[in-house]
Amino acid sequence: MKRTAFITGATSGIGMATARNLARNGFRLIICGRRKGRLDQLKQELAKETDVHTLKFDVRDKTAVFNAIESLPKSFKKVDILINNAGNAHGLDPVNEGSVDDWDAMMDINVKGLLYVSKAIIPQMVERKSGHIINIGSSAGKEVYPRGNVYCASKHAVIAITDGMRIDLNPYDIKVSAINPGLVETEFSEVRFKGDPKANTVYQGYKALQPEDIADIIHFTLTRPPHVTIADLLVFPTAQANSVTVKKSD
Ligand code: NDP
Ligand code: 8X3
Repeated sequence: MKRTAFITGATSGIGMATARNLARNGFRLIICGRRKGRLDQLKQELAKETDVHTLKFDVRDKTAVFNAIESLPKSFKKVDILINNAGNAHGLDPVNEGSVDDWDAMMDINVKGLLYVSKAIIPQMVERKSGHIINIGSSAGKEVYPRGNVYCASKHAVIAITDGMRIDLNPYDIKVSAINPGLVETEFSEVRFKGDPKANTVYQGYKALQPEDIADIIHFTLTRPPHVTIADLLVFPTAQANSVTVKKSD
C-alpha cells in the first residue's frame, strides 16, 4: 500500500525536490508551505503521478498548524511519514549586531514550528505504533561558524529534538532521522540575505549540493528495511570540508 508523506516547506528547494522524488517513487503526498500559488502548481504537476493534498499555513502559527492538520480529508488523515523541512536562515551577522526579528524568525520557524507540526502528527503514529519522522537539520547543527550564532543554535536544537524524539518514540517503533546537509543551492541564501545580490555568490566557484541530492538521500532513508534507521546523516558537497572550508575556483 502507498505510504503518505507530509512535507513542510514543499514550495521550494529541498522540500520541492523531495515531493517530486517521492511522487515519482509512489508515495502519496501532503505538501505544505505559505505560498499557495506554488503549492497549487506543484500539485498540478505531481497529480499525474500520485495523490496530492495541499495545506497552506505558517509553521509559526500554532492554531493554523493544528487547524490545517485537523482539516485533512479522510483519505489523507493517516500520515505515515513526516518530513520537517520548513526553515531558513535570516541574516548573517555577528551576535552583537544581530536583529531580534531575525532571531525570533529562526527560533519560531526552525525550532518551534517543527515542534508544533510534530505535536499535531505524532499522536496518530503512536497510536498505530508505526511511522517515520525525518527532521532536516544542517551541518550548522554540528558546528558553529562565524556569524552563524542563532541559525546554528536553531539547528543544534533540531538535532537535539531529533535525538529526544528517537528516545521517547522508541517504544512505538517510530523511526526518527536527522538529515544534515552542508551547502545546498536553493532559495536559502536569497532568504538569508533578504534579496541582497551577495546571495548569488554563495554557490559560485564550486559545485554545491543540489536539492535533488538531498531528496535522493531522504528517499534512501525512507526505503530501508523495517529494522534499519538512519539516525543522523551529515552530507557535504565534495568541495566542502566543514562550514568554513570550501574549495572554490578563482
Ligand atoms: P528554501 O528557502 O528553498 O525553502 C524553504 C522552505 O521552507 C520553503 O518551502 C518555505 O515555504 C518554507 N518555509 C519557510 N518559512 C516558513 C514558515 N514560516 N512557514 C511555513 N513554511 C515555511 O530553502 P531550503 O530548501 O534550502 O531549506 C529547507 C531546509 O533545509 C531548511 O530547514 C534549511 O534550514 C535546511 N538546510 C538548508 C541548507 C542549504 O544550504 N540550502 C543546508 C542545510 C539545511 P514558504 O515560503 O512557501 O512558506
Ligand atoms: C545551511 C548551510 O552553511 O549556510 O544550513 O549553515 S549553512
